[in-house]
Amino acid sequence: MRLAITVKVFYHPDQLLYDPKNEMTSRGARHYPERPERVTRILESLKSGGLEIEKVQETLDSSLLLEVHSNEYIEFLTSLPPVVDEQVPSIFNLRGKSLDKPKLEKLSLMAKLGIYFFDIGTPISPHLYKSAVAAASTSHRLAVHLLENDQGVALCRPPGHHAMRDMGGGYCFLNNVAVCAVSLLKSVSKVAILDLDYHHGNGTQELFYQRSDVYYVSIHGDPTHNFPYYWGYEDEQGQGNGLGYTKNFPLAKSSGEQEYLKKLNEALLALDSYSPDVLLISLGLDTLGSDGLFGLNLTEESFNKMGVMIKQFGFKKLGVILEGGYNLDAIGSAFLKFIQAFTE
Ligand code: SP5
Ligand code: ZN
Repeated sequence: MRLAITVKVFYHPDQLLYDPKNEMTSRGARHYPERPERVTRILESLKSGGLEIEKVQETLDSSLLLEVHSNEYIEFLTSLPPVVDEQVPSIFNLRGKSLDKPKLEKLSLMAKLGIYFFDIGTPISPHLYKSAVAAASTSHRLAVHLLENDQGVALCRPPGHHAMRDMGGGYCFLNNVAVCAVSLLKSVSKVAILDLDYHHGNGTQELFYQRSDVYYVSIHGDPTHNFPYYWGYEDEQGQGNGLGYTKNFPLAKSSGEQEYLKKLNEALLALDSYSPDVLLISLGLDTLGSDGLFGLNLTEESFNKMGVMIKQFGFKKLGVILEGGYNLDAIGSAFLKFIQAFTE
């Protein structure tokens, strides 16, 4: 008889507090899609699949956040009142670096929003920082878990992969997968990140662009026609010590399972030759054809095939971190099917 391999699932209850109403888009406001229910729906599904859930209690050390983000950005986030009116920038300080510190400190909230965000789609709203820190704490908890265990899941929300060193955007504030990687690197020497969200993880790419101890590989909707537009092209391959340790696979929006699995196989071959101590997967469910907002032509079943393909490569340790995915009726099932590939 073979013992079932379990996968432990982490989330922090404070992740559910941040709950904005509106997303600003180029065509006006719409219902904010990055909702607390994303986590509760996936949790319910994973529970029904028999996975073990652990509520994270501890808060990560702020020194870890400062290894990923700039002092100024973290100071700005911590300076927000816990109950602040929901709002987004209406102007961007595109030459922000020229503001000296005394001037910066005198700026109004609106002016600061235009410094610390790169889009209009990522509102500040009550309990934002509490939820963002809770998500980062969940991903740090996963890192600690992975030192003693081979597999684990961090159901982080708000997501993280668009969050840059000193700017939020794309529904992201703190880069959860980067926190996990940096935390792991205190004990291991090589971490790889495979980003499977529909969108390119510009934040994660930026944070490790000049480093060879984190290999960042992403498969995503072609940025020529998709958020985040400025990043995610094939010619972005890293810089300095990091040259060759970033790899991008843009896909046309019409792509289905066959094209996706072909790219995934290429991505996995590249990751395999890097031979990481830990593979972290930034998992977005917004590649589902049913996503409603974004999406390639993937089905819930495609997620099982992706999981099976990844498992066959036999990476030493594997951590899965939630990024996007907005169809509340599909994300639970797709996530479970992905994870089941590693438990069977
Ligand atoms: C984590 C994550 O998935 N973030 C995605 C953020 C995307 N924000 C861009 C929204 C662009 C709105 N464009 C509307 C066109 C829909 N057809
Ligand atoms: Zn996404």
